Amino acid sequence: MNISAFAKKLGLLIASLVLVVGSFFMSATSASADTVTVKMGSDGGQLVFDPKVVTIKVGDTVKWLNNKAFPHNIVFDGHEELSHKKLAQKPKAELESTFNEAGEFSYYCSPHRGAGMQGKVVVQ
Ligand SMILES: [Cu+2]
Repeated sequence: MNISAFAKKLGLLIASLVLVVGSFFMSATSASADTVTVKMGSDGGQLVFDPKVVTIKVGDTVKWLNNKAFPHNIVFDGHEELSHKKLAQKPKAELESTFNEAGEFSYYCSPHRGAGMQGKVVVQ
């Protein structure tokens, strides 16, 4: 085998290695993204998000489950992309937002804001 054929083979080997390693990391990243569930309305029927504060990682998803005392909605002031302003009317309806940046994101339920129905998502 001359040098250039060897270099070509080596190049191919490296290219496929990069592909394999790259796809491994991509699948590892998506596999580690979690979904955390927050109940809208406690089991006891209180106008709260349960749990009120959740801590997640960048890329994780929060799923809000219509539990009790609905309708509810999710409003993040200044973050339309995270909000679900349309009222969830049906029992067990689910709303989801994925958080792709770190920070603290406070939200509330607009019909129950006065009753203190608010929560926070801490993204680390
Ligand atoms: Cu509400």
